Amino acid sequence: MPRKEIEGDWVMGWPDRKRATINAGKDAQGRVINGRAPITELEGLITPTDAYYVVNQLDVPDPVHPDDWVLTIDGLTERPIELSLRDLQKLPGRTMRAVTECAGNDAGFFDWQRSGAKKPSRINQQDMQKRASMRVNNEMPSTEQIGSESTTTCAMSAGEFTGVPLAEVLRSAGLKPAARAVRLEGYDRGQPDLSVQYRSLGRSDIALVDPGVINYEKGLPIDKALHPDTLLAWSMNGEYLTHLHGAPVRAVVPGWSGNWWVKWLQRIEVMDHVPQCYYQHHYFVYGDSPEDPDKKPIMAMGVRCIVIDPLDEDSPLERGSHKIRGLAWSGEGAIQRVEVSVDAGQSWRDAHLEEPRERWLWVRWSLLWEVDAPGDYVILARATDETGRVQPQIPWNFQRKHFDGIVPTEVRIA
Ligand SMILES: Nc1nc2c(c(=O)[nH]1)N[C@H]1C(S)=C(S)[C@@H](COP(=O)(O)O)O[C@H]1N2
Ligand SMILES: [Mo]
Repeated sequence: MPRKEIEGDWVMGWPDRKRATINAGKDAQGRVINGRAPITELEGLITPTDAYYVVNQLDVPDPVHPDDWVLTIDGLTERPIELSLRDLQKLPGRTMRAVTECAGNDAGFFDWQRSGAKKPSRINQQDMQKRASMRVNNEMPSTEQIGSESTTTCAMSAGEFTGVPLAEVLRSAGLKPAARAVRLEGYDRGQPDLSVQYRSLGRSDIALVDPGVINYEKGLPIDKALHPDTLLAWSMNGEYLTHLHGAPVRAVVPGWSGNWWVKWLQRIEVMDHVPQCYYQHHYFVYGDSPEDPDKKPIMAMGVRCIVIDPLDEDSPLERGSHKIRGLAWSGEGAIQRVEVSVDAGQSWRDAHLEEPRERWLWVRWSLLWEVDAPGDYVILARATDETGRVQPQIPWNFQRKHFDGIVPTEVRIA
């Protein structure tokens, strides 16, 4: 649907269309520390780097110059090795296009489904600066404050990543047969901001484990570590990684939520067990409640499909023809089908899927909708992936991770 004309900008000295960028929060020095992608303003499959969402659990570390950076690979290897960026770049490379999605993206839709809370909007309205300042000032939000905040949407983007398969790096160090997991350690170090986890719970009146000062780290199970599409990447969207996205080298773990994609890598430790990382066994877990004794680390994402056009906010629409369009992706494999209903689920039609339909990237889909009768309409869309998984796959869980439900778009035809 035609949206309000976006104001112009100067691009390389010429008056041009305004470029899409993140809705950012900044620290006291004016440096960006978080951001949400302007999903509804974007076209195509690849999110431009300046529009890519940004999430950091710990403080953004000071940059390390690529010439001073070394990656240590040790633990259960034939020999411990240290690789410079140049060394990494000599190994057989690979380029992969994939969706990065924060595990907490769209968590507010769980509340909307369960308790009739306000339906979140995909027009990026979160006050990221407020969140950034609370963080800088070390403020703990009250449960009431959390309840009145707009919840996380637009913590999703898609990029093209160039690097080397983690498997190649492990091979050059010589993997021992007892290897079961690979601990990926970032050089960012600090005390986790518990308000991040409280926001994910939707309340702040529960006691949480405080791990003290730690490095950001994840223990990747060996099968996923050896998958040829799991990369150590130094490049995103055709240029070297920017600091905010984990330079010099970050992990790319396609299909698994963003928290697995460890940025600012400094050490890779091969282990004979999955380590008890804070960001794997306390935060980023599935469970029924904080007391659930059987919490499970979250891994692959569900199956997702979002409507980008029209939005509830575009209502009312004129009679005539409209193109319903959106994006679909899955944590397990390529999207095979997207079905759309304009009558609240009574009947469904297949949407057109635009090529390419790459395994880890989202696909654009669309359906032409001819509508003559005025009234209220409920548009639904649901995706199926190549493994046969139909939306939704992920049930409610207490940290509200990996939402993949079907969200209706409600519009009036005037
Ligand atoms: N070293 C390190 N890596 C990290 C994080 C972090 O705090 N430190 N945050 C993770 C989370 S929760 C997400 S969602 C993604 C976000 O990646 P992006 O900021 O490049 O979009 O990075 C992941 N990798
Ligand atoms: Mo995340």
